[in-house]
Amino acid sequence: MKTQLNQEYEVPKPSEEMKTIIVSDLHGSIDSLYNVFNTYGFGENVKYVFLGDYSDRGPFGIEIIVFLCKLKIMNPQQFIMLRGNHEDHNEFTFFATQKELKAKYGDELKIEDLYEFFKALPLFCSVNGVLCGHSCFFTSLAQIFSLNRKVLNVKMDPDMYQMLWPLFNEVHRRADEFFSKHENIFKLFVRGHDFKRNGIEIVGKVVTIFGIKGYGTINQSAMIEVFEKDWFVRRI
Ligand SMILES: [Mn+2]
Repeated sequence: MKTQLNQEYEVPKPSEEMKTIIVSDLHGSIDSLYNVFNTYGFGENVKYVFLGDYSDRGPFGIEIIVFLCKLKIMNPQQFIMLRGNHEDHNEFTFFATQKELKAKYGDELKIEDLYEFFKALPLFCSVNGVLCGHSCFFTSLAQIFSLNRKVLNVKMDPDMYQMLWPLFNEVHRRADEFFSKHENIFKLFVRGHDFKRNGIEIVGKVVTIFGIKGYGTINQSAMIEVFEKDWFVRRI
């Protein structure tokens, strides 16, 4: 009875507007990931989209992958993990992660397990009219939907290669055509992949963000906050 009364007369708390935080390119910088979570927390009004490139370069790539996977298992709707070009079976991009895995886990965690995880990651997602992906897109949604993401070695697959390894100019060349075709659906494409000195670059409807704070010569990282109708840049 008491429980029923409490439920009946409970005054709903004024809820903060739902927001989705888009984060890119952590590359083993767990400090940068903690900065993100310290800023936004794990409340029910916040969701996260990660644009890939979790490991290599920095020292805590495996920890980032494992931590994000654990969060996702606990609350699949709150965390979306996309695939970047470093989630790949390619010696050039994945070399540091393989060494890190061996040094920290020996034979306990197998590289093949990570490969299965990479193949399961989606390449794109959409949040309130904001298309999110690691680097590039096709100009047609049908092509995007028909991508075979189960490819392990991205460089061996022309379609995957175009999505994850394009030249920067190619992204912008495609943007005009993409947004003219899909202007009623999408207002923005948020990507990572390219290092930006100030953490962010906005060219037309293409926004490039970089998630590592204090990487190279930059002091700030940038994230995108997506609300139902608006979006904002946040640099921390
Ligand atoms: Mn990349």
